[in-house]
Amino acid sequence: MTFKDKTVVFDSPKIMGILNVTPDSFSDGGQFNELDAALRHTQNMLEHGATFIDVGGESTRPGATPVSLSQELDRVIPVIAAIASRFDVIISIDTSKAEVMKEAVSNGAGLINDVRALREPNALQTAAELAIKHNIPSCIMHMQGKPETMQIAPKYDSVVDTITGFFSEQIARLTDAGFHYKQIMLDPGFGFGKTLDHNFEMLKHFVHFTQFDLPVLAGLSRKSMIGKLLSREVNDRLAGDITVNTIAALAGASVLRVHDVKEAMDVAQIIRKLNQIN
Ligand code: 9MG
Repeated sequence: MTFKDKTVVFDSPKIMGILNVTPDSFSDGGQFNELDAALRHTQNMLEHGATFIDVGGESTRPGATPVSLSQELDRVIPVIAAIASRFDVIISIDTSKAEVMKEAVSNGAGLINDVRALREPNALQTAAELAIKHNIPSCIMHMQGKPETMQIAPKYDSVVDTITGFFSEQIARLTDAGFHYKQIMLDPGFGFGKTLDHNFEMLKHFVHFTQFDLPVLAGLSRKSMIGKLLSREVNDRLAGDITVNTIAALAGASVLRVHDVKEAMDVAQIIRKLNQIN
Protein backbone atom coordinates (compact mmCIF):
# COMPACT_ATOMS: atom_id res chain seq x y z
CA MET A 1 0.00 0.00 0.00
CA THR A 2 1.29 3.48 -0.85
CA PHE A 3 0.99 6.37 1.58
CA LYS A 4 1.52 9.57 -0.42
CA ASP A 5 5.01 8.71 -1.76
CA LYS A 6 6.00 5.85 0.58
CA THR A 7 5.19 2.23 -0.17
CA VAL A 8 4.82 -0.29 2.63
CA VAL A 9 4.84 -4.04 1.97
CA PHE A 10 2.84 -5.80 4.65
CA ASP A 11 4.86 -9.01 4.60
CA SER A 12 5.02 -8.76 8.41
CA PRO A 13 3.12 -6.59 10.89
CA LYS A 14 4.16 -2.94 10.89
CA ILE A 15 4.12 -0.80 14.00
CA MET A 16 2.15 2.39 14.45
CA GLY A 17 3.44 4.39 17.43
CA ILE A 18 0.84 6.45 19.29
CA LEU A 19 1.54 10.13 19.82
CA ASN A 20 -1.27 11.70 21.81
CA VAL A 21 -1.15 15.45 21.99
CA THR A 22 -4.14 15.76 24.30
CA PRO A 23 -4.08 16.98 27.89
CA ASP A 24 -6.66 14.29 28.86
CA SER A 25 -5.19 11.35 26.97
CA PHE A 26 -6.04 8.12 28.79
CA SER A 27 -2.68 6.51 29.13
CA ASP A 28 0.07 9.09 28.85
CA GLY A 29 -1.83 11.85 30.63
CA GLY A 30 -0.88 14.51 28.10
CA GLN A 31 2.79 14.02 28.79
CA PHE A 32 3.63 14.72 25.13
CA ASN A 33 1.69 17.91 24.49
CA GLU A 34 4.86 20.00 24.45
CA LEU A 35 6.51 20.06 21.04
CA ASP A 36 9.98 19.05 22.25
CA ALA A 37 8.66 16.14 24.23
CA ALA A 38 6.55 15.04 21.24
CA LEU A 39 9.62 15.11 18.98
CA ARG A 40 11.75 13.20 21.48
CA HIS A 41 9.06 10.58 21.85
CA THR A 42 8.72 10.33 18.05
CA GLN A 43 12.47 9.88 17.66
CA ASN A 44 12.43 7.16 20.29
CA MET A 45 9.56 5.31 18.57
CA LEU A 46 11.37 5.56 15.21
CA GLU A 47 14.62 4.27 16.69
CA HIS A 48 12.68 1.26 17.91
CA GLY A 49 11.28 0.61 14.43
CA ALA A 50 7.89 2.31 14.07
CA THR A 51 6.67 2.65 10.47
CA PHE A 52 3.82 5.02 11.31
CA ILE A 53 3.37 7.73 13.94
CA ASP A 54 -0.30 8.34 14.75
CA VAL A 55 -0.83 11.92 15.91
CA GLY A 56 -4.10 12.63 17.72
CA GLY A 57 -5.43 15.78 19.35
CA GLU A 58 -8.79 14.53 20.58
CA SER A 59 -9.14 11.74 23.11
CA THR A 60 -11.65 9.07 22.06
CA ARG A 61 -11.80 7.29 25.42
CA PRO A 62 -15.35 6.85 26.78
CA GLY A 63 -16.62 10.12 28.26
CA ALA A 64 -13.74 12.30 26.99
CA THR A 65 -14.54 15.97 26.38
CA PRO A 66 -14.91 16.85 22.68
CA VAL A 67 -12.47 19.47 21.35
CA SER A 68 -13.21 22.37 19.02
CA LEU A 69 -11.76 22.54 15.52
CA SER A 70 -9.34 25.34 16.43
CA GLN A 71 -8.14 23.51 19.56
CA GLU A 72 -7.52 20.34 17.57
CA LEU A 73 -5.69 22.18 14.79
CA ASP A 74 -3.55 24.03 17.36
CA ARG A 75 -2.58 20.77 18.99
CA VAL A 76 -1.78 18.60 15.99
CA ILE A 77 -0.61 20.79 13.10
CA PRO A 78 2.63 22.16 14.65
CA VAL A 79 3.53 18.62 15.76
CA ILE A 80 2.86 17.13 12.30
CA ALA A 81 4.82 19.90 10.57
CA ALA A 82 7.76 19.45 12.95
CA ILE A 83 7.82 15.65 12.55
CA ALA A 84 7.55 15.91 8.75
CA SER A 85 10.46 18.32 8.56
CA ARG A 86 12.76 16.18 10.73
CA PHE A 87 11.91 12.51 10.17
CA ASP A 88 11.31 10.16 7.25
CA VAL A 89 8.15 8.47 8.54
CA ILE A 90 4.52 8.02 7.59
CA ILE A 91 2.48 10.37 9.76
CA SER A 92 -1.05 9.26 10.44
CA ILE A 93 -3.59 11.85 11.52
CA ASP A 94 -6.09 10.56 14.06
CA THR A 95 -9.11 12.79 13.42
CA SER A 96 -12.72 12.81 12.30
CA LYS A 97 -12.79 16.44 11.20
CA ALA A 98 -12.51 17.27 7.48
CA GLU A 99 -10.60 20.49 8.09
CA VAL A 100 -8.01 18.75 10.29
CA MET A 101 -7.55 16.05 7.62
CA LYS A 102 -6.85 18.70 4.96
CA GLU A 103 -4.44 20.73 7.09
CA ALA A 104 -2.66 17.62 8.35
CA VAL A 105 -2.03 16.40 4.81
CA SER A 106 -0.85 19.87 3.71
CA ASN A 107 1.67 19.69 6.55
CA GLY A 108 2.96 16.19 5.80
CA ALA A 109 0.49 13.51 6.94
CA GLY A 110 0.27 10.39 4.76
CA LEU A 111 -2.65 8.48 6.31
CA ILE A 112 -6.04 9.39 7.77
CA ASN A 113 -7.06 7.38 10.82
CA ASP A 114 -10.73 8.04 11.54
CA VAL A 115 -12.41 6.17 14.39
CA ARG A 116 -15.74 7.56 13.10
CA ALA A 117 -15.16 6.04 9.64
CA LEU A 118 -15.51 9.29 7.66
CA ARG A 119 -19.08 9.92 8.86
CA GLU A 120 -18.67 13.47 10.17
CA PRO A 121 -19.74 16.35 7.89
CA ASN A 122 -17.62 16.53 4.68
CA ALA A 123 -15.20 13.88 5.95
CA LEU A 124 -15.90 11.36 3.18
CA GLN A 125 -15.61 13.90 0.34
CA THR A 126 -12.47 15.44 1.85
CA ALA A 127 -10.73 12.11 2.44
CA ALA A 128 -11.69 10.92 -1.07
CA GLU A 129 -10.23 14.10 -2.55
CA LEU A 130 -7.01 13.57 -0.56
CA ALA A 131 -6.89 9.96 -1.76
CA ILE A 132 -7.38 10.95 -5.41
CA LYS A 133 -5.09 14.01 -5.50
CA HIS A 134 -2.37 13.07 -2.99
CA ASN A 135 -2.63 9.27 -2.67
CA ILE A 136 -3.59 9.39 1.02
CA PRO A 137 -5.25 6.16 2.25
CA SER A 138 -7.79 6.13 5.08
CA CYS A 139 -8.16 3.71 7.97
CA ILE A 140 -11.83 2.99 8.62
CA MET A 141 -12.70 1.81 12.13
CA HIS A 142 -15.85 0.11 13.39
CA MET A 143 -17.55 1.71 16.39
CA GLN A 144 -21.04 1.06 17.75
CA GLY A 145 -22.45 4.40 18.93
CA LYS A 146 -20.37 7.46 19.81
CA PRO A 147 -17.39 7.80 22.16
CA GLU A 148 -19.56 9.59 24.74
CA THR A 149 -22.04 6.70 25.06
CA MET A 150 -20.53 3.69 23.28
CA GLN A 151 -19.83 1.66 26.42
CA ILE A 152 -23.44 1.79 27.67
CA ALA A 153 -24.65 -1.78 27.07
CA PRO A 154 -23.27 -2.54 23.59
CA LYS A 155 -25.23 -5.35 21.89
CA TYR A 156 -24.63 -7.55 18.82
CA ASP A 157 -26.19 -10.73 17.40
CA SER A 158 -22.67 -11.57 16.22
CA VAL A 159 -19.95 -8.98 16.71
CA VAL A 160 -17.69 -10.57 14.08
CA ASP A 161 -20.45 -10.74 11.42
CA THR A 162 -21.51 -7.17 12.22
CA ILE A 163 -17.96 -5.90 11.73
CA THR A 164 -17.35 -7.83 8.51
CA GLY A 165 -20.70 -6.52 7.19
CA PHE A 166 -19.66 -3.01 8.16
CA PHE A 167 -16.35 -3.45 6.30
CA SER A 168 -18.18 -4.55 3.11
CA GLU A 169 -20.49 -1.52 3.29
CA GLN A 170 -17.65 0.91 3.98
CA ILE A 171 -15.46 -0.45 1.18
CA ALA A 172 -18.38 0.12 -1.24
CA ARG A 173 -19.04 3.59 0.22
CA LEU A 174 -15.40 4.67 -0.08
CA THR A 175 -14.81 3.26 -3.55
CA ASP A 176 -18.07 4.93 -4.73
CA ALA A 177 -16.66 8.21 -3.38
CA GLY A 178 -13.47 7.82 -5.45
CA PHE A 179 -11.02 5.81 -3.30
CA HIS A 180 -9.05 3.04 -4.98
CA TYR A 181 -9.70 -0.28 -3.27
CA LYS A 182 -6.06 -0.38 -2.19
CA GLN A 183 -6.33 2.97 -0.41
CA ILE A 184 -8.45 1.49 2.38
CA MET A 185 -7.23 0.10 5.70
CA LEU A 186 -9.69 -1.65 8.04
CA ASP A 187 -9.94 -1.71 11.82
CA PRO A 188 -12.47 -3.69 13.89
CA GLY A 189 -12.27 -1.10 16.69
CA PHE A 190 -11.36 -2.91 19.91
CA GLY A 191 -13.04 -1.17 22.85
CA PHE A 192 -15.33 1.02 20.76
CA GLY A 193 -18.87 0.00 21.72
CA LYS A 194 -17.86 -3.52 22.77
CA THR A 195 -18.03 -5.48 26.00
CA LEU A 196 -15.10 -7.48 27.34
CA ASP A 197 -16.54 -10.63 25.73
CA HIS A 198 -17.10 -8.89 22.38
CA ASN A 199 -13.46 -7.75 22.36
CA PHE A 200 -12.14 -11.24 23.05
CA GLU A 201 -14.49 -12.77 20.47
CA MET A 202 -13.08 -10.29 17.92
CA LEU A 203 -9.54 -11.21 18.89
CA LYS A 204 -10.23 -14.95 18.68
CA HIS A 205 -11.79 -14.59 15.20
CA PHE A 206 -9.51 -11.80 13.97
CA VAL A 207 -8.63 -13.78 10.84
CA HIS A 208 -12.18 -13.09 9.50
CA PHE A 209 -11.32 -9.41 9.21
CA THR A 210 -8.52 -10.19 6.73
CA GLN A 211 -10.91 -11.67 4.10
CA PHE A 212 -11.00 -8.41 2.11
CA ASP A 213 -7.32 -8.57 1.14
CA LEU A 214 -6.79 -5.16 2.73
CA PRO A 215 -4.47 -4.32 5.63
CA VAL A 216 -6.18 -4.66 9.01
CA LEU A 217 -5.07 -2.56 11.98
CA ALA A 218 -5.30 -3.88 15.55
CA GLY A 219 -5.57 -1.20 18.23
CA LEU A 220 -5.22 -3.11 21.47
CA SER A 221 -2.59 -1.15 23.36
CA ARG A 222 -3.35 -0.63 27.07
CA LYS A 223 -7.06 -1.09 26.39
CA SER A 224 -9.50 -1.82 29.18
CA MET A 225 -10.16 -5.36 27.87
CA ILE A 226 -6.65 -6.17 29.15
CA GLY A 227 -7.02 -4.16 32.35
CA LYS A 228 -10.41 -5.66 33.23
CA LEU A 229 -9.49 -9.27 32.50
CA LEU A 230 -6.17 -9.13 34.34
CA SER A 231 -7.07 -6.47 36.95
CA ARG A 232 -4.21 -4.26 35.80
CA GLU A 233 -3.94 -0.48 35.92
CA VAL A 234 -3.21 1.28 32.65
CA ASN A 235 0.57 1.38 33.13
CA ASP A 236 0.77 -2.28 34.10
CA ARG A 237 -0.59 -3.90 30.94
CA LEU A 238 2.56 -4.58 28.94
CA ALA A 239 2.53 -8.38 29.27
CA GLY A 240 -1.15 -8.39 28.32
CA ASP A 241 -0.41 -6.05 25.39
CA ILE A 242 2.34 -8.28 24.04
CA THR A 243 0.06 -11.31 24.29
CA VAL A 244 -2.92 -9.78 22.49
CA ASN A 245 -0.73 -8.16 19.83
CA THR A 246 0.92 -11.53 19.18
CA ILE A 247 -2.50 -13.19 18.78
CA ALA A 248 -3.67 -10.47 16.37
CA ALA A 249 -0.40 -10.60 14.41
CA LEU A 250 -0.59 -14.40 14.08
CA ALA A 251 -4.13 -13.98 12.75
CA GLY A 252 -2.94 -11.58 10.05
CA ALA A 253 -2.99 -8.06 11.53
CA SER A 254 -0.94 -5.79 9.25
CA VAL A 255 -0.57 -2.87 11.64
CA LEU A 256 -0.26 -2.89 15.43
CA ARG A 257 -1.16 0.51 16.95
CA VAL A 258 0.80 0.69 20.19
CA HIS A 259 2.27 2.82 22.95
CA ASP A 260 5.18 0.41 23.50
CA VAL A 261 6.96 0.26 20.15
CA LYS A 262 10.04 -1.70 21.23
CA GLU A 263 8.05 -4.64 22.55
CA ALA A 264 5.66 -4.61 19.57
CA MET A 265 8.65 -4.68 17.20
CA ASP A 266 9.86 -7.85 18.94
CA VAL A 267 6.46 -9.40 18.21
CA ALA A 268 6.63 -8.23 14.57
CA GLN A 269 10.12 -9.64 14.07
CA ILE A 270 9.15 -13.03 15.45
CA ILE A 271 6.07 -13.14 13.19
CA ARG A 272 8.23 -12.11 10.24
CA LYS A 273 10.57 -15.03 10.91
CA LEU A 274 7.62 -17.44 11.13
CA ASN A 275 6.19 -16.07 7.86
CA GLN A 276 9.47 -16.89 6.09
CA ILE A 277 9.23 -20.57 7.02
CA ASN A 278 7.14 -22.88 4.78
C1 9MG B 1 -7.35 6.78 17.94
N1 9MG B 1 -7.56 5.41 18.33
C2 9MG B 1 -7.73 4.93 19.61
N2 9MG B 1 -7.92 3.60 19.57
C3 9MG B 1 -7.87 3.24 18.27
C4 9MG B 1 -7.99 2.02 17.60
O1 9MG B 1 -8.25 0.89 18.24
N3 9MG B 1 -7.87 2.01 16.26
C5 9MG B 1 -7.64 3.16 15.57
N4 9MG B 1 -7.54 3.07 14.23
N5 9MG B 1 -7.52 4.35 16.15
C6 9MG B 1 -7.63 4.37 17.49
